[in-house]
Amino acid sequence: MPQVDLKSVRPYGDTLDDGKVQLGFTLPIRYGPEAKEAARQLVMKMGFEGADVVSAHDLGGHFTYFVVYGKCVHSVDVTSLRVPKVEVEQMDFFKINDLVRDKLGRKITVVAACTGSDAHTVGIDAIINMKGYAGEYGLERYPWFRAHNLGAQVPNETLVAKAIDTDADAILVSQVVTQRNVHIANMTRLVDLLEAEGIRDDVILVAGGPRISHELALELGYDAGFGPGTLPSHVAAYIAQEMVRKEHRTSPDLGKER
Ligand code: B12
Repeated sequence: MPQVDLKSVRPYGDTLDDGKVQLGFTLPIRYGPEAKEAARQLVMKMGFEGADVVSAHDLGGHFTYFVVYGKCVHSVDVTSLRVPKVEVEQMDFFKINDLVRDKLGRKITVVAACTGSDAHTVGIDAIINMKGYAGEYGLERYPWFRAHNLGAQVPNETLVAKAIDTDADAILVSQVVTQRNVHIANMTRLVDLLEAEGIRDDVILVAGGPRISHELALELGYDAGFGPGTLPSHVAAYIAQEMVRKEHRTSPDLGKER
C-alpha cells in the first residue's frame, strides 16, 4: 500500500498524487476541431491543468460527447470530514430476525412506496420484495417483518392512511426523480401530513434513492436516509435496532429478559 497523506488526498491516475481525473460530458455543438477545443478550454476553466481531449464522439446533430483528462490541483483533508451516516450494526437476515424475536417479541410492520409522481419502483422493490436484491432477500421474506409495498406514484395521503390502517412501525419512501427538487417538496409534504395526523413520532421514517443521503433525510425531518447500493439487510438492521432502542426508551425493562 502506498503511504497516503490523509490530510492531503488527491486523485490517483497512474501514480500517487498525480491528480489525474477523467471527465465525461456532452456539449450542444457540432463535432469537429472547434468542438474539441471548446471542451479543452472548458475543462481548463474548471481549474484542471493539462486538459487533454482523449475522445470525442459525434452524437448526431448539434451534440458531441467528450472524454477529457486533466490534472486536479486541489486536495482534501479526509481527517477533517464528518459525514452524517446511519448508525447501525450490520447484521445478516438471521441475526436481524433473532433480534426482533428476542427483544421485541412481535413482528415489525413497515409500509413502503414510491411517492408523488415518481414511478421508479425498482429501488423500493429491491428493498421490500420477496426476491430481494444483490443476493439478499427483501423484507417480505423476513419472518419477523410484515411488509406492505404500495408500489409507484402513491400519493402521500394514501401512504399515511395505510400507515394508520396497519399501525405501521416504519414508513419507507423512495424518491428517484429529483428534477426541480420535486423530491424535496414531496418528502417535506409527507412529514407535514404525519405531523398533522399526530403520528410523526410514532413511526420510524426512512427515505431512500440514488440521490438521497442520510444528511438530506435528517434535514427534511426523517430518521434515516439510504442511498445507492443499499441492501435490504441494511434497512432491516436499522429498523430492528431502532425499534429496540425505542422500546427501551419508553419502557426500560421491556425486552431485557425475552
Ligand atoms: C429504469 C428507469 C426508468 C423506468 C422505471 C421503471 C420502474 N418500474 O422503476 C421508466 C422507463 C418508467 C423510467 C421513467 C422515467 N425516468 Co427513469 N430511469 C430508470 C433508470 C435507467 C434506472 C433506475 C433503476 O431502476 N435503478 C436500479 C435501482 C435498484 O437503483 P435505485 O433506484 O438507486 O435503488 C437503490 C437505492 O437508491 C436504494 N433505494 C431506492 N429507493 C429506496 C427507498 C428506501 C426506503 C430505501 C431504504 C432505499 C432505497 O436501494 C436501492 C437498492 O440499492 C435510471 C438511470 C439509472 N441508471 O439509474 C433512470 C432515471 C432515474 N430516470 C430519469 C428520468 C428523468 C425519467 C423520466 C422523467 C423520463 C421521461 N422524460 O419520461 C421518467 C419518469 C417517470 C416517472 N413518472 O417517474 C432520470 C432521473 C433524473 C433525476 N435526477 O431526476 C434518470 C436518473 C435517468 C437520467 N440519467 O436522466 N425510468
